[in-house]
Amino acid sequence: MKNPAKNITVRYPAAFTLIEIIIATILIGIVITAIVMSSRTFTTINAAGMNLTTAEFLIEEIRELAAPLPVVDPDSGTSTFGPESDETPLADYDDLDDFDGAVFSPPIDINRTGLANFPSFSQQVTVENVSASDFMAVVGDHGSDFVRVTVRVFLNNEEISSASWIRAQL
Ligand SMILES: [Ca+2]
Ligand SMILES: [Ca+2]
Repeated sequence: MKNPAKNITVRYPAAFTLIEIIIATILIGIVITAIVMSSRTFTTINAAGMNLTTAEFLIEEIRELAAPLPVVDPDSGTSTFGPESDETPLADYDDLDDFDGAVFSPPIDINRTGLANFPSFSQQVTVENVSASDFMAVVGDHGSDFVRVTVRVFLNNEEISSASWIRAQL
């Protein structure tokens, strides 16, 4: 009796060669590395954006704090540039030049309250009189009717944002 099994040719499905497996493994590794690197880059950019947003907020707090204050002291006028001798730092500051040279770390809000949630940030305030005809030109203290207020915001001692504005002595 003829055995029909002898005429059957068995074909196995084509298997991957070792080279193909190695190349596939390398390609998958490259893709995973690219995904991880792009994720890290996004996280870094996102953190920088958050820090800038915080810096803008901290500048705005000083701007709003200073907005209602007169340019020179309401009692002593232009006799002192800086805090008057009877003024306790910050609490009694009642004119713009009182804030010249002030550094707030932690930063403060519009109510002069320290913002403990931002311990790595600080605000530095500079108040300078500038020429009436050229706001870029600094003149002597109380040497004009215009002052330029500058706020610099630092993150771990590195300046990350600043803003200046002009106020007139009315
Ligand atoms: Ca004052
Ligand atoms: Ca003053």
